[in-house]
Amino acid sequence: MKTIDSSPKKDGFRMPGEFEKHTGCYILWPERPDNWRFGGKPAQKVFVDVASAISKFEQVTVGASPEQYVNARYMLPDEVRVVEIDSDDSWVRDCGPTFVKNDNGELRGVDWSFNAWGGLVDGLYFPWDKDDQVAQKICELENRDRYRLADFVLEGGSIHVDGEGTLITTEECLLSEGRNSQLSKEQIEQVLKEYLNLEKIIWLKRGIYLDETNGHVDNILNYVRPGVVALAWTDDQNDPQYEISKECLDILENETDAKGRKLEIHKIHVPKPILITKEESEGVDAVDGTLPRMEGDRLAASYINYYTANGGVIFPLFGDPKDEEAKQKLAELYPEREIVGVPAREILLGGGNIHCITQQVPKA
Ligand code: KQY
Repeated sequence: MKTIDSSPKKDGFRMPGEFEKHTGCYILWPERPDNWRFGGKPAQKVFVDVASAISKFEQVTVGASPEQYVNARYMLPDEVRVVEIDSDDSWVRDCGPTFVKNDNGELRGVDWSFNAWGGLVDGLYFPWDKDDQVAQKICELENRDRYRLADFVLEGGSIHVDGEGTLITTEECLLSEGRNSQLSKEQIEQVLKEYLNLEKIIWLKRGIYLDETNGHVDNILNYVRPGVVALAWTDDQNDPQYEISKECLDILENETDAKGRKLEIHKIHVPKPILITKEESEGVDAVDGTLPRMEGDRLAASYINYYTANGGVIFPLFGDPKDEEAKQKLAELYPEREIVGVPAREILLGGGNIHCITQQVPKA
């Protein structure tokens, strides 16, 4: 595997939309006890459910630490490939590579710097050096060359693209102090355009209320296909989420994409506020430097945090009356895909959801 000293734009590579064909999907096995309650045991069962659901549609590879390899192999079904990938936690959307492809059937990885969502400013744990190696390790496994950006921090969950020149992100995240504060907004745009081969960036202001990633876009908006987006929504004007979602809607309604299209925007309602219980809080180890999980804290729950697989959409269930509405809405948006819900409270308790724990490998 080579590290290429050029850029995807110069070399004719672009980031495809997640809705385009994949050869597979990566997941990292959860175990860190200061993020996952009871040493990750309940979360591991849900990761098995997510991996199993996706493996009905495409090849899934789960990376586990040397200590957890045997257990992960035992718990996961045979059709899921299990390999050793040591990491600091299990958010491969954020620490994994962003794959780009060209028209000659070639695929390469973009290996951004990872600093646990804000480094020493407001990052969620320390250290993060093993996470920062994950993208390179996946490129090695996939036998794909990579571009390495040693001085530019980015997580895959903070961007969504339409594969046709448009990227959507949030100012809350990309302009946060803990990421690339030495760069201006225009300089950040330039890096994104060069490394993902884009013409247009649409900036939302904020992500989901209380999202600990500084408002990753993948929890509030998803690209269904070029020109069509799904947006997390609430009609409850007393919920702080209302103002945030309304602000996104206003921006999106007044934007056009790289091809000059107006966006078709579909609202998917968030569930009722979900709070951490006493038992859930007590199951998480308290460690200096890791974000604590306190009883009564509201979690950033949103159905938008779903994974688009070949022929399927895997979305989170929260045991809320809105679960069924979300399923119906997704079925309307993706008539050609099977919609599969997975109870995902355990992933939410760790600070993200199904989209955050997956990383697709596009078909070259
Ligand atoms: O939402 C994500 N993309 C990651 C969440 C990380 C939470 C770490 N506790």
